Amino acid sequence: MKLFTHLKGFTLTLIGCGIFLFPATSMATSVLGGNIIVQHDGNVTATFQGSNAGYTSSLYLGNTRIFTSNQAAGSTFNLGNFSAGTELNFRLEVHNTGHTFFSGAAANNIDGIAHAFIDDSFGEGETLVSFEDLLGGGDRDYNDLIFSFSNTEAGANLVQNPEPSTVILLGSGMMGLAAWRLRNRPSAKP
Ligand SMILES: [Ca+2]
Ligand SMILES: [Ca+2]
Repeated sequence: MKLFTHLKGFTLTLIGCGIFLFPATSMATSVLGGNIIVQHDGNVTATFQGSNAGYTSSLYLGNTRIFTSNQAAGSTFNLGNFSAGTELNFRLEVHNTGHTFFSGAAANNIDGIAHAFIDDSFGEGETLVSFEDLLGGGDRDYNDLIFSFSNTEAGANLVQNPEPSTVILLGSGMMGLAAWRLRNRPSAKP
């Protein structure tokens, strides 16, 4: 009986530890709200990778329109030359709703959430960027407009939107640990 209680406690502790391991491993390749940084002095070319969205949206860098979500996947756009370390900040304009969202930190957006995933494991020196086009995050599928860039990498951004599953795991892990501690308090024993 005592062994069973200890095993249960150990399992709950493992669940608790999982909370901290989970985001650390996923951040290595795919960063929600990460920055897009030019790697070396020189040219950056964008490639449109596709769209899975009900709405039509356009991607801009400054005043330059780069892609529109209903065009053919595989199109490329030469963004020109940049210095190493330049941060590229992209803007998504959603035609149907008139909403505008930015890559980078959650604070850049009117709804206070990050709207673009940055994945620099896409290819050698390539970065994949995938946007969510709905205010408040909507379905959070982050595939509403997808494009990649040469000569770029993901800059770390520690502010992330927690995944719903992580939040549930966090909540259950914390509650489990609290319950275990309560049960194992010296005063609670007869
Ligand atoms: Ca979608
Ligand atoms: Ca979506």
